[in-house]
Amino acid sequence: SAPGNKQALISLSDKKNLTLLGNGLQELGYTIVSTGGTASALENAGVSVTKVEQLTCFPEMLDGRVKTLHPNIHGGILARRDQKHHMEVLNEHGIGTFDVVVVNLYPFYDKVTSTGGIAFDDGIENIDIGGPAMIRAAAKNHKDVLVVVDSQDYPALLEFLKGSQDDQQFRRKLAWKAFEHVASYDSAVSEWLWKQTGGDKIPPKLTVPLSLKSSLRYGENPHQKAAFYVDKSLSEVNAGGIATAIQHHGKEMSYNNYLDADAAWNCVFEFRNPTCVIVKHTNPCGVASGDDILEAYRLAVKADPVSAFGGIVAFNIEVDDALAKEIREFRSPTDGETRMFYEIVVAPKYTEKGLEILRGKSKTLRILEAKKNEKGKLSLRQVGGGWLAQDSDDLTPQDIQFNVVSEKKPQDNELRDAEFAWLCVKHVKSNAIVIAKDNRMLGMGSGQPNRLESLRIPLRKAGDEVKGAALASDAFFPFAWKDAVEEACESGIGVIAEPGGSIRDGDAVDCCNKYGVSLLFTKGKSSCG
Ligand code: 93A
Repeated sequence: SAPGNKQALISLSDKKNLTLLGNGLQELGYTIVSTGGTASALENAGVSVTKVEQLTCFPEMLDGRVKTLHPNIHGGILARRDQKHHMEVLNEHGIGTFDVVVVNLYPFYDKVTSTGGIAFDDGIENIDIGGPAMIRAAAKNHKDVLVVVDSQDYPALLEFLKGSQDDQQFRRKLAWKAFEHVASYDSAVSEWLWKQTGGDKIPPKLTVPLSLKSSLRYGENPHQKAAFYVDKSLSEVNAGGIATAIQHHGKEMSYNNYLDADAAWNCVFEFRNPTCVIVKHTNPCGVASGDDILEAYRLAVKADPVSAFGGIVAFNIEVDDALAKEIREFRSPTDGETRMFYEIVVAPKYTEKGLEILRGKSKTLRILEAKKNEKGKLSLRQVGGGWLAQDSDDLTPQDIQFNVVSEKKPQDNELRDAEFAWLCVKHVKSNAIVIAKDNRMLGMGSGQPNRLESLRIPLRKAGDEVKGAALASDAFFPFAWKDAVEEACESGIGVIAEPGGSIRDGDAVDCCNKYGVSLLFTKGKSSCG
């Protein structure tokens, strides 16, 4: 801009808070330059605007493909104020500088993921070219140009402009955010194009459009720095999961809290009936379903009260006043006295009174309200030097077939128990064995390198209740006789569900036949961890 004449360039698809921005800049004496739709919106809000065309002396052309791609715009953004010859060239061509650039991009991701999808050509038209060019130019020249891509930053921008102090750190932060915005945008475009290259057979493409949600106090251990990133490829409106949960109360979430809350949340939404899941060290230690959610909660605690103490409690239904009270008051079954203590409660909803009651439980209790996870997302695991990517395991008992391979056929209730156990075992870290009956987990064994040990832990937990219960295993049993299958049969288990697929499957079948136990192979893809 000419000396004393400050200029701001605004070009926005998402026009949220535009009035605040326009008025704020106008009050501070900025001349505002805008593209077509943004200019109209500003004028409607009573802000005076100069149209981009007035600067470029060209109309917006090619159906809007070329609007701001012009030296009068990019020269005004990119010129180095500290280089005499740069300023002389601008002068010579009558180009004014921009001090502020506010741009957000065509909503590409929302368009291509909108229900019903969109035609390939429409997808292409939604790839923004001029916007990223302005953002990148302004971010490169952030020393002299403030670049804003997030409407949440408007107040901070206006505050900064009101002040008399410059702050390069503030400018760098905005520039960093600007490049993040463009990078995640390009990732979304590239992922979409990848999907257009060849039907169903193409493997998952790993693009990681991430944005920093928060720095964490530390990681798994206090000496590890840590942060939480949110998957930007999820649509902002529908994105579910722990990343977008609202925290109503309690201490700041830690690295391990996020891991545990995620494990509980993933597990609890497997169940259709009202369900409570309690997680400790990323494993479910208590799971129970039933129309009486108070009773389900109590049973989930009772499954393993020692582990449940200090755990994460998740529900797949609203926490109402009565449930909140039960969570607050319930005393540990170990001594019948101590009130249960939890790190986190997570649920899809709370009644107002329910929230208030839970807030009263403890100052630290983290209360999270989360939305259901989106299905069909990529699941990632890090290995040294790379990443393993796979489709998420979204199978439900309805999607798989429990194939009866024993002489004994399971009764309906046994089949239901087997399904319940199968859903639980899917969320227990391998080597995983779960024993369940009547809509509740009686015990689980996880992480043992030896399957027999993984079995002995839940057998001990289940005690006498094991009689007629269902057992689910996340992997097949390579040995049956005098091993896990026989020990399970001897203990009184009624039905066993396992993937099958061992060359010694026959031994498992013979063993179950000898003891009159039902054996089910989970046909199709198993959930083995
Ligand atoms: O089609 S473009 O890639 N070509 C351009 O020259 C251009 N300049 C700005 N898209 C362009 N934009 C984008 O238009 C901005 O990124 C912004 O999202 C949108 C604002 O258009 P309007 O002000 O007409 O609503």
